[in-house]
Amino acid sequence: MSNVNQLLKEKLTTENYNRLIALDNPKMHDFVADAIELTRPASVFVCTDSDEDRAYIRELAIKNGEERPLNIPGHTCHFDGYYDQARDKVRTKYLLPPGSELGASLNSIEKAAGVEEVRSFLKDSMVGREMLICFFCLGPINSEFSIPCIQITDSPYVAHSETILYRPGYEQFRKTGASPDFFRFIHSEGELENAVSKNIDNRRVYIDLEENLVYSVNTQYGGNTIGLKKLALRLAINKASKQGWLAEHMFVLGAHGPAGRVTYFAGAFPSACGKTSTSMLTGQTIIGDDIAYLRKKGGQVRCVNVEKGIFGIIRDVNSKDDPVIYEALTKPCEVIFSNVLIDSHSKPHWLGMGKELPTEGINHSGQWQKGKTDANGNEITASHRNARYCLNIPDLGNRDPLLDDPDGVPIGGIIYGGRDSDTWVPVEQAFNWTEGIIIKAAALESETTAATLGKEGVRTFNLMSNLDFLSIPLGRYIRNNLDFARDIENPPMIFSVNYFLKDDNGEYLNGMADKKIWILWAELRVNGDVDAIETPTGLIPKYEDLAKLFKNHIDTQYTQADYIRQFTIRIPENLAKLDRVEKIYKEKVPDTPQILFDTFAEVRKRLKAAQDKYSDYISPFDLTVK
Ligand code: SPV
Ligand code: MN
Repeated sequence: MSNVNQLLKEKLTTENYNRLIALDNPKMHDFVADAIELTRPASVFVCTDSDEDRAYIRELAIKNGEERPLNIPGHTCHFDGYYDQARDKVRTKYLLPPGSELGASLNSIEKAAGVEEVRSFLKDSMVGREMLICFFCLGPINSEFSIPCIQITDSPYVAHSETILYRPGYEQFRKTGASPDFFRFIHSEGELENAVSKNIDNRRVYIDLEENLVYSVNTQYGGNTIGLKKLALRLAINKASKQGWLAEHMFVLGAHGPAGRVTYFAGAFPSACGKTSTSMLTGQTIIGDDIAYLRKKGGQVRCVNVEKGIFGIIRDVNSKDDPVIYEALTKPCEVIFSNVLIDSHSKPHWLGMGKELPTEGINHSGQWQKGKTDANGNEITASHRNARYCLNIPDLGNRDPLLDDPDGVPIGGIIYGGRDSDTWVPVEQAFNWTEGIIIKAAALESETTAATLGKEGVRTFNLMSNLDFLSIPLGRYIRNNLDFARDIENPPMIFSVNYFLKDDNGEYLNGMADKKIWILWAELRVNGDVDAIETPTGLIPKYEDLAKLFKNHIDTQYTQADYIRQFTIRIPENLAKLDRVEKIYKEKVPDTPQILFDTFAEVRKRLKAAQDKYSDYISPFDLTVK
């Protein structure tokens, strides 16, 4: 018997040992044995795909105080520490082996030193606790897209969240046998105080791309701990780059056109910029809201949701603007609320829920009453601005029937959107794939939000809304995207959207419901049903087509004045944006493909020609239909 086998036999009960050994994968066994030796848990639970095992994890989260039951069956609430409420970009780093380079834009640490540091924080971190070993599958099961994963954690909240968010993988591991091709995640919340991670300064998320392995310690917030979410996305981007497919920060939506036609869209938006609410538009069907894998198959781009659940921002979810989510959040089904306000009747409340909030309760700061301030004298809001809900997509009324299709769905259009108060029009189609990738995706900027630690509202460059998760040099990532559709006869159309355009008084120029119209217009374009107006940067809708869509779908009288305000081409802002973004590529991205600079120059020329011919601000009625 090998040392590994002996250690597993000693540390696991017979039942758990048998479960682990039934998966004939020496690399996985080595990983588990090493984790046990390092963290020294009191016990080990190996989770299979059974309902009983999932229930065990759910109950453990309640028993150890990481979750508390709420007033509706299946609902629980979890709190993260007051300073642990979002992704920590500063302490998330790639472990860089000697001689390798990721570029200055990606945060990294020399590998030997990083491994030593993070392992020192993990050492003995599970003493007195139960280690949970869970198996999941990224993407649908039994599919070319599938990636098996193992998550080791001492947090039943993390494991519970993953049973909601990901497809089960124990049986998938059994099928793949001794294959070394899987992702590995080890997490410990570290020392706790009042059930939250205490040593926040020692919070670390370190990523080893060579080993497809991520370490996370001294943190609980889902974005730092749920290995299969953004940590796996980083591993997947690297894997996809080597294998010729794409891993993206994208929703996948079935847009329902005339006569029952369904056209699938994938859409990339930075966190907290309308991605989930777009994927949930009423009358449409959802495949996924956050992460997609795209592959070419049979001359098409096909796409799957990597997940099967949603870890969504709860702020502003209300019965009027997001009826589908609101319904799921108020009926008996499995939901984990995090960092909301809980009243004395165990009812959850959050900012923007469309109801008056209680003046006291329990929230991420502990016992809370209106007016309470934190150590810096800042008023503590009733719920955190990045408070979340975690639920199963099958519990939503708008689930698309192809959600679990191993072949994925064919993609008709790809949408890029950001939080942009003054430049882009609400919707615009790129002239072709190359311009779409360069002028829409690679030029994306967005104002920062509560989804990451740091100041909000700062305009920042965010390449394809995926910048936070990139694990390859930026130039290579752009080239991969350009090349991806090179041999496809009719690649997906590329669109930009902007829900956040404001007037000079800082008022939004669009209503919450309008986003449905932009998506349905894109659906008509993909199917060749409507003409469009040519601008220097792409193709925008004709007034009549929008007026019809507004009338038929949201029963709104769309005026010519609305149209002009929203679709006026803002030449100075567009030029300034090109300058800002070009500067970043010139100064910070040494491997930028030349075609990016050439395309920027071409578009700048078009913008200037239009400025000479018309003026700084061009009404769409002055431009020609194509
Ligand atoms: C995001 O912030 O983009 C999310 C949630 O989807 S997190 O898990 O924090 O990444
Ligand atoms: Mn996201």
